[in-house]
Amino acid sequence: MTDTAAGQVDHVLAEDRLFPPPASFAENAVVATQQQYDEMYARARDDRDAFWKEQALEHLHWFEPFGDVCQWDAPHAKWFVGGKTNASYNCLDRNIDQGRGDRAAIIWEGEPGDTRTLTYNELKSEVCKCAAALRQLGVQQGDVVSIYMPMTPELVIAMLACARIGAIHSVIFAGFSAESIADRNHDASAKLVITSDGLYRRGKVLPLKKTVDEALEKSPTVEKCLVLRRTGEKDTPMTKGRDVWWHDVVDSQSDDFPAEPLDSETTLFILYTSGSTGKPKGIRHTTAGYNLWAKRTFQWVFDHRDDDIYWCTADCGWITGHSYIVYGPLSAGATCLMYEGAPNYPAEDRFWDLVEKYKVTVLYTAPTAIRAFIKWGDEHVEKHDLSSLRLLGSVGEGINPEAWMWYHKKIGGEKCPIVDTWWQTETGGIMMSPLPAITATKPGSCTKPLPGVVPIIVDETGAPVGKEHGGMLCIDQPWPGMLRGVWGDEQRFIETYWSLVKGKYLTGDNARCDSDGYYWIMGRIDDVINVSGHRLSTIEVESALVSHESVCEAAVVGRPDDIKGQAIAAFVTVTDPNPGEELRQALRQHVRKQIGALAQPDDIRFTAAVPKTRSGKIMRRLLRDIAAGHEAVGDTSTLEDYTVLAKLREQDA
Ligand code: 6R9
Repeated sequence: MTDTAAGQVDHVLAEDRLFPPPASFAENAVVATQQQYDEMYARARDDRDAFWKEQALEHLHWFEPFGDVCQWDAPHAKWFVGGKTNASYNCLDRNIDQGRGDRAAIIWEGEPGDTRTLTYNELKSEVCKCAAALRQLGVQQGDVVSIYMPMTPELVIAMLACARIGAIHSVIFAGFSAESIADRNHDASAKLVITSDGLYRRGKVLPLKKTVDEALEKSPTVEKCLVLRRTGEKDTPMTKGRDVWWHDVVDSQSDDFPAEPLDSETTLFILYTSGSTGKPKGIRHTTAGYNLWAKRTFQWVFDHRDDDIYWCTADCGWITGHSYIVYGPLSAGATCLMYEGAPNYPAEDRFWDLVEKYKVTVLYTAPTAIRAFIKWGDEHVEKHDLSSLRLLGSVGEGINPEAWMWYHKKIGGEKCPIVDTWWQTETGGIMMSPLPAITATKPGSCTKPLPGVVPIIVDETGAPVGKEHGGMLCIDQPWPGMLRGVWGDEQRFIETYWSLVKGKYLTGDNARCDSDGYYWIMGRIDDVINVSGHRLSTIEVESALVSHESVCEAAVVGRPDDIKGQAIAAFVTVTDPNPGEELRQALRQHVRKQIGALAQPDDIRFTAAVPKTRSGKIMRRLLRDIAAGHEAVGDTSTLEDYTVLAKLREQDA
């Protein structure tokens, strides 16, 4: 075998199962035929402006019409130039105008079991009150508002209230530390913070306001803090002149606050994403293009129908929550279930209890959750009637084919298509995904690009690698939902995303396109393992490990090796409570059989858990340091559970 060229990645794990879409699905589907998709795809590519003009006119409300559809001066794009719209109007008023005012927008359940339903009319009233309160507290168009809240309806209300007045929201996941909040407040020059007294997590109360207070000591730009009473903490500290209670300033406002007509390119929000090292980047999205992308991708991919009960299990602190709890589904007039707490509280069947109770039809969750469910055992699933489900989605990481099969069989009852959606904070919405009525799925593949998405896969010189070769995934054309910049850091924007191939967006992921035109994400470019000149993707080796019956989760990294350049180190969690040398050998053999000797891990370490980001992605960067015998360096602020790292270090000692 010859060495793999720089930038290319070897494809080593075969997968040939194919699941055709259920025939019944095509009836009334949003995208019902292959021909319909082919036509949309070709038009969006070859007649971009005409396609998106039509989409924007039909699917958004315009206070004032736009002129040019897209001004593209790479890497800077402007969409629907000069038009005026408002994302809060599109999510609320427009649905009410179209007769959906009495439909449930949000069906919410708190972790302790309390519930609340808000119709589109009611949600609009609450958003108006909150918008009026924000104005009263001095928030102007263009000001940044940090939101650090539990998954309550008020989190959505706060986001939409900002959008209504043209303020920019920056949602910070409520598990982040005071230090992380202060960093984000500082980077964005946030003027106001919205939070709550506390947050329920696995039956305990976390005092959010206290964490915010600590952050505010180091956030000189923040003038006010709006505090929701959620848990009823008795000793919530309130600083006079700065802190106000939600019930004191929001509840008494008028429930009619007109949405501000905003220029299409007005910043709607910034959302911080962890770079692999160093400080987080504030990804900037704007109003019209993002809103349209979130709405249309939601309708296409989740095949949205009027009687759906749709549940996205993400937190609004991540892009998935922004696009597929708030802006996408609400602009489409959907009924969304929203759940506040942990999936294993009070027991490991909480999700399935919710699906049964609310007759959820469409479920969108992440591989990290699916792997946890597998580990917790099928009995939690089997207790419940999941027959209401018709469609399943996955996002956040590659889904190992065996986890896909479990999701398909145990949750979907072998009748629900699975949409494995590939996208990023930066892309604003889903870029590649099956369309449930037309795409035959292959476990582990995100299948095909949506209309408007033109992927190319290149090597390190920027040359296309051709079918069946792994390489760096880029996007060739601007699309409405693309990021408009990194907040306050133009240089980082250009260096990170636009420097490999001029005018093409570099995703940071590796991918392969197979001979059927299906795309397979092969993990982050930085995570590639180079064994004797062969560049292996982490996900393929991990998937081979996960396909062994004893393995629940696997994380694979390279460590320096004198002879091979890099050797493969695998961190695995297994069902066996006392795994030993025998299982280790069996796993090596298993990978050897699945892929070949080349991919056989040199080290296998059994561990109770692998380190993950707070959004549930395996943090291979830290494992690389541990595998090499170093202290884990670099930014650990996005780590979900510090004890995982400590335990791995102990094992090492
Ligand atoms: C939406 C979201 C983006 C990164 C992305 C990729 C990984 C997301 C995936 C996937 C394989 C999928 N990723 N979805 N990898 N298959 N279906 O997760 O945004 O938090 O910015 O992460 O997540 O590596 O580049 P974000």
